[in-house]
Amino acid sequence: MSHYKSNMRDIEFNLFEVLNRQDVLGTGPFEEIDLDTARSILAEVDRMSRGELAESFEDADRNPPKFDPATGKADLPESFKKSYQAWMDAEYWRLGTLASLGGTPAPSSINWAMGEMVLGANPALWMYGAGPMFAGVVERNGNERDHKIAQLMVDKGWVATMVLTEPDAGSDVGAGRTKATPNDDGTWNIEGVKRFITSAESDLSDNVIHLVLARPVGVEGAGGPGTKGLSLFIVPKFHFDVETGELGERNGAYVTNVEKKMGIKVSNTCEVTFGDPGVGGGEPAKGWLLGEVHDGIAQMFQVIENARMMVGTKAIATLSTGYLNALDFAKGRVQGPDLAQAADKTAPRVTITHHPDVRRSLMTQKAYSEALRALVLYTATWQDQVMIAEHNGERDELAERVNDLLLPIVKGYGSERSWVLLGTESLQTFGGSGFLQEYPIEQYVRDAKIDTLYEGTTAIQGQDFFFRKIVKDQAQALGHLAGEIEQFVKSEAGNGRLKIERGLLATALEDGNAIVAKMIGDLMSADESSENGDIRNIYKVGLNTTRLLMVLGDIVCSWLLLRQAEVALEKLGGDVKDADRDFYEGKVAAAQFFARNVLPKLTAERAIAEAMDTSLMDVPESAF
Ligand code: ST9
Ligand code: FAD
Repeated sequence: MSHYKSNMRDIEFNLFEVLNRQDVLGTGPFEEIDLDTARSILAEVDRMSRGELAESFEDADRNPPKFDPATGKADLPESFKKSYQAWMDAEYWRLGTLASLGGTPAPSSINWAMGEMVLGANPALWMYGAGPMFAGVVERNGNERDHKIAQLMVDKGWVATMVLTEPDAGSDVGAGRTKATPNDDGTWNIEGVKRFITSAESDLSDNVIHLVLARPVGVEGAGGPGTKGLSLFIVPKFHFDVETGELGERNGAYVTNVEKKMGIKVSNTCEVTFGDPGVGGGEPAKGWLLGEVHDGIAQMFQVIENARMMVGTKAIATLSTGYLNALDFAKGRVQGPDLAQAADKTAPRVTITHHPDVRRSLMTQKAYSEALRALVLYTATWQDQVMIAEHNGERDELAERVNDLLLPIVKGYGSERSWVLLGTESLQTFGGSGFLQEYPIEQYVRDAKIDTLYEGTTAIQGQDFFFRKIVKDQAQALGHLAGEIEQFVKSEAGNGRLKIERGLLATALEDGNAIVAKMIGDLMSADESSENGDIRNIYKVGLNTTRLLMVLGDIVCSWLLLRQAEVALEKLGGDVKDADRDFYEGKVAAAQFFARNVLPKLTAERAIAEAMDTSLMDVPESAF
């Protein structure tokens, strides 16, 4: 039986009953994907995800690739390669590939709905299979040569990597020391050691295209300090003929280690050494400057934005299947009497779903996994808008801004909530059995922890959220979102049945606004050019950034669930089938539970934020 339990009913509800994606399907850039096509693709990906894609999930964890330092290889288990082949052969990756590269672009919302299922079934498949998406970044930013490379990446099925991190440059990408020196023939020599590079080695394709951030040396106007001095280079494992793709000499980009990890073991995490004369054949690592412009960090952020969405989606996909596995177990596990009959030692034993605390736990899991799915798909609808505008030769700046604002919530909040709940609730539901490898939950917990770490840790997401997505944006996107939530609060949504919850949301929104106001006040008071300005006040802001991310995440999620409840209540007012009745009742219950159990806590978060001082920063390091 498959470990992976999808939730197609909820995915379809989001897409077609709440977010009305049928309105964009079959039109504009999505002309080739109409509603029926989208539905049938999702149904087939659902089937595959529960079937051949999920099949190797456990085996690939128990028999992970092993690095052979002599050959530099770390071959993947046969079982995983079979799943990979099935995924690539099905060609659904074309939905996320540019039309100019042979793709059939689908709305981002459909793409991430599909992505959820693949990432829930076997996340490394999506990562190894991302070559065509990487090619999109090469195509968009490239010159004529790069366009040919991009096309080869798609046609040859080459695996691709994003190469930022170094031993001394993790969160602080701008500390990177890998350098790039220009050659007379227009290529560059890359020298340095990169760490933790996903997919840099495997036996899935005969070449790998590394997109490497490196600092040019001796080049006027490029190579300064920090992230702005980094440029983006296309560095292949093997040289190739740009016209035909025929492989040539080995390039000096060598995998010199593959990490042993806590989870997601089949996804090779590699140390890559570039241009070291003592490594491999000692060849130089030659690359091309993407688009022949020194704009590396901005170009790389096109990859990062997509990867942050991917990580958030992976996290919630895992929470969702974790919850559904826990639910299945709970429905069958008999233990203890009903609490109302606890005094009667002869009372019948009941399934654990009868115990109030198990219900609390299951509804917590259901509410969060559905809220987070709503968050991912709602965010993706803004990406749909961006794509439509681009297709029309325009820019939708509001959509770009709101998408930017939501990304750290999807990635930072989504991964934190998912990882914590998988451990504290989904695994816990199984009792001691949850600790066993017989069930998939322990692997879920191990595999999901990485989501709070890579693609920018939660701390980095919190800072990105406040400093860039709120302050630098002059709160334009936040203002828009808050306006939408306020409108909902003031509406008659739910026809009386959601009145209490709308009240709770109103208070939560006030609490969230108050935290933002306090942080902006602290930021302004840190400006030493103003009267009484004290730079140390910036610490107060830094002590609240992660809190703000979590608080606004809860508010947005509650709002999205309540919007869903409004739709569900409307449906319940009409003629519905029994199965649908349960589904819609479940929607209302989840929204009410979330609002009543989560939102009141935000008032306490506000009190903590408002009382923030700098005393923690005065505690000597030796006192910790
Ligand atoms: C990693 C990979 O962890 C893990 C999984 C791999 C799986 C791979 C396969 C799947 C992926 C598929 C992707 C396919 C691609 C498809 C694409 C299709 C379309 N938003 O604030 P400043 C830029 S990888 C946008 O001063 P600092 C911006 O240009 C490792 N841009 O930063 C800005 O200039 P300006 C991940 C942003 O203080 C410039 O940066 N590592 C954003 O110099 C400077 O900004 C990390 O994520 C943004 N949010 O540096 C590092 N932010 O302002 C985490 C910045 O003029 N650390 N820019 O616009 C950080 O993010 C830091 O905040 C920092 C700080 C490094 C940016
Ligand atoms: P550090 O940056 O040293 O952080 C340590 C701790 O300090 C964290 O808790 C962090 O939140 C905190 N911290 C650091 N700076 C600050 C700050 N300014 N303010 C507040 N807190 C801070 N990288 C790639 O380039 N490509 C990949 O494909 C890739 N794949 C990866 C796969 C795996 C399995 C792993 C583990 C990592 C991968 N990475 C990849 C690297 C990953 O992005 C980094 O690990 C991550 O960005 C954090 O950097 P670090 O590990 O050096 O931690």
